Order: sequence, then C-alpha cells, then structure tokens
Amino acid sequence: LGRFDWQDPFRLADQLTEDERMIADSARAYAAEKLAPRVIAAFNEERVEPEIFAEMGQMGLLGITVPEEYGGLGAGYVSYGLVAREIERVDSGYRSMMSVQSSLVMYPIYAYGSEDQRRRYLPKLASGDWIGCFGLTEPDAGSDPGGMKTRAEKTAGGYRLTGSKMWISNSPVADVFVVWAKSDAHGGKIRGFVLEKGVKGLSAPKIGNKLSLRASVTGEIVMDGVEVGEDALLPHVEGLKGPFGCLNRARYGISWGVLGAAEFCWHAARQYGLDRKQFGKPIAQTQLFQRKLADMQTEIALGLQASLRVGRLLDEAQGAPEMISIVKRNNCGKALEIARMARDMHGGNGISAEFQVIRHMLNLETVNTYEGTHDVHALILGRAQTGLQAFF
Ligand code: TGC
Ligand code: FAD
Repeated sequence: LGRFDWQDPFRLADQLTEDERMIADSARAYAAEKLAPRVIAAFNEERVEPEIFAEMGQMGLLGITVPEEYGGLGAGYVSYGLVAREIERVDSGYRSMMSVQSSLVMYPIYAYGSEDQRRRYLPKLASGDWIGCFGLTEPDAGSDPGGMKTRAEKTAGGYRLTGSKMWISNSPVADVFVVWAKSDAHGGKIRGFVLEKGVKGLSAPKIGNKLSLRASVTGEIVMDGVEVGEDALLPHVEGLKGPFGCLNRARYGISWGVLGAAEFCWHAARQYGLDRKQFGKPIAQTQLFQRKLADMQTEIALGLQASLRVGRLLDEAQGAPEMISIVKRNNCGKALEIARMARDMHGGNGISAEFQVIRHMLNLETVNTYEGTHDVHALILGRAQTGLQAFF
C-alpha cells in the first residue's frame, strides 16, 4: 500500500520534474520570507509596494515562460502554475501583480510584437525595472469586451487613441500599457498597442476604496487623444483572439493560484480546530468540523490534479480554451467556498486581519469575477457542448 500525506493526497510533488520542484520551492521560500511578513499591513493600509516587481524579477518569477534570450526563464506552464500557487498562498493581489506582468503584458509583446518591441520591453519587464498593465475592460464593456468604445484613428505617423479603461491592475504604477482599441485603419478590428508612461494625454488614476485585493493597486487608463507612432502597434494579431490569447494563460495561472489561497485557508482552519477547545475538546474532534476539512482537502486535491493536467497539455501545445474555463471556474468557485468555510471555522477570530482567512475570502471575490466571471465561464462551456451561444 502507498503512503498517504494529508497535505498532498495525490502526491502532486511526485508528478513534477526536478526543475519544476526547484522553481516551486524557490517561489515558496520567497513568498514566505519576503511577502508574508508585509501582507497584513499592505492590505490594511491599501498600500502597493512597487519594489515587489524588482524582487520578483530578481527571483526569476516574471515571464517565466518567455525564452531566456528576452529575459525569461524559458520554463513551461506547469512551472508558471506552481509559482502562481505559491505567491497566492500569501495573497491574490501579489499573484495578480505577477500574472498581469507575465501573461498579460510580456506574453502579448512576445507573441504578437515585433522584434524591436520584444527587445525594448521584455528584458526590463522580466527584471521588474518596468511595470506593465493590460487594458481591456471599460466602464461599459466588462464581460463583453467586444463592446469596447476605445478607438485608434490613423494619423500621418501612427495612431491617435481615445477612450478609457476601467479596473486595470497595476495601471497607477505602470511604465508600459498594453491596451486594446478598435482601429479605423483596420476596418474597426480590435488591435493591441503598447503605450509608455509620460506620453501626452495618458493618465492612470487609482481606484480607491476597494475592499478586496487591497495589496494590489487598481486604476483606470484614460487616453485623451494619445498620439503614438506606428511602432506602438502590435503587428502580429488582430481581433478579440489577441486579448483572449493572453487571457488563456492568465486564467490558467489563476486556476493554480486560487488553490494556493485555498490551501492556506484549509491549513489555518485545521490548526485552529486543533488548538481551539469548546465543550471540553478540540473543535477539530467534532464530526461537522472534520467533514469541512475533508471537503476542503478533496476539492483542493482534485483541482490541483485538473490544473496539472491542463498545464501538461499547454506545454504540449494541446491545451484548449474550454479546458481553461473548466479549471478557472471550478477552482475559483471552490477556493471561495473554502475561504468562506475557513472564516466560519475560526468563529469570531475569523473576522480578524491577524488570522488572515477573511483577507483571502475578500480577495477571492475579485478573482472569481475577473478574467471572465464564474457565470461567463459557464456560458463558454454551455456553448461548447450545445453549440448554442447564450450570451445575448
Ligand atoms: P467570440 O465570438 O466567442 O470570439 C471572438 C473571437 O475571439 C476568439 N476567441 C478566442 N481566442 C483564443 N482564446 C480564447 N479563449 C478565445 N475566445 C474567443 C474567437 O475564436 C473569435 O475569433 P475570430 O477570429 O473568429 O474573430 O466572442 P464574444 O464576443 O461572443 O465573447 C464571448 C465571451 C463572453 C466568451 C468573451 O467575451 C469573454 O470571455 N468575456 C470575459 C471577459 C474577460 O475575461 N475579461 C478579462 C479582462 S482582463 C482581466 O480581468 C485581468 S485581471 C488580471 C489580474 O489582476 O490578475
Ligand atoms: P459585468 O460584465 O457587468 O457583469 C456583472 C454580472 O453580470 C456578473 O455576475 C456577470 O457574470 C453577469 N453577466 C454578464 N453578462 C452576462 C450574460 N450574458 N449572462 C449572464 N450573466 C451575465 N480588466 C482588465 O482589462 N485588466 C485588468 O488588469 C483588470 N484587473 C482587474 C482587477 C480588479 C480588482 C477587478 C475587480 C477587475 C479587473 N478587471 C480587469 C476587470 C474584470 O475583468 C471585469 O470586472 C470582469 O470581466 C467583469 O466585468 P464587469 O465588472 O463589467 O461586470
């Protein structure tokens, strides 16, 4: 008979390569030593710490799937998922910072950019010297990004961009803005542009008063007739498949990340149940408490196996967007339920910042919404099995 490790029921660790284990271990050590000690204050004070990008860059955690010649690690998607899991074990906001930079800024510049754009941006984004953001969502176009109003008009030397983006991670501290706009010169098709901080007409005001993801800064992107050269256009993609190609990668990473947050909550609830006595015995010695622990362990173990499978398929260029919708939707929804359960299992202490489970719970509300809401992914999967679109 095999051994059973309650923390790793299906022995995920045995299914990884030596390199993958090393990358996960170093991300875990960084997250525990550098991120965990500052997160409670950062969340409470809604304070973003841009130096985290440079720290992550030094650890090789930014753009790890990008080839080494552009500053990445040239690692696979399983490694990327393992890093997301370790960072989000501390906070979803920190994972957001990492995944926007990697999947939503470095990936499109690598996959859709010119050689000049790759050389100009990727090494500085990989080192964390430059911070990137990704502008797709608008005030009136969230789940339906095809309804965007931002326009790029042709000028003599390039384009003039006008419009505004809403709910953009990292934008107030960003140096590099990947934005999506309908381009008159391309028959109104959606095109990607790379803008740089400081260009006239570009601003990125912070959105305050968030009660979720407070350790990661979120803002608008306002483009008031921003003039850029032809070299700002991402030449190799057009249409919604441009931004969706990036979202596939980020959504997949999120499917691992949220399980890191869920594992934190599960372990915290277990320990709390062992320490806390009521009615003369540890609350972990009650049937209801143990059933909750069993549910948490089961959902996390199943979710991790599913994400590992999708990651292996992505590494073999066999991954499909619908597979990613299954793991993004399932793992976010399950992680949110687990965080809510862990909050309950901590009783009154569960609402204290010190015990951390309510912070994860609040963060996961955002993660369940961004990158395609739980229900939008249900509709993607419904369409894939019926052939009938139910979006409109
Ligand atoms: P639809 O007709 O389905 O597709 C339009 C075109 O796009 C292609 N496509 C994809 N390509 C690659 N990967 C995918 N996953 C793709 N999904 C669609 C499709 O083949 C088609 O191409 P073509 O060549 O035929 O034109 O488009 P639709 O307008 O009906 O959209 C449907 C829907 C609802 C699925 C889509 O709009 C959607 O997914 N909405 C959710 C929006 C979303 O996820 N926004 C995310 C914003 S970014 C963000 O949240 C970052 S947070 C990051 C952080 O802080 O960590
Ligand atoms: P809506 O689309 O208005 O949805 C509201 C509700 O209606 C949801 O429950 C949804 O499921 C439901 N709904 C919508 N359409 C349908 C339908 N057809 N059928 C049934 N139900 C439907 N965007 C970026 O571009 N870049 C970023 O970096 C970024 N970072 C973010 C960071 C944070 C903290 C947050 C909160 C959001 C971020 N977003 C970002 C935006 C995010 O992707 C959107 O919030 C998300 O796509 C949902 O869009 P919406 O908020 O407009 O909600």
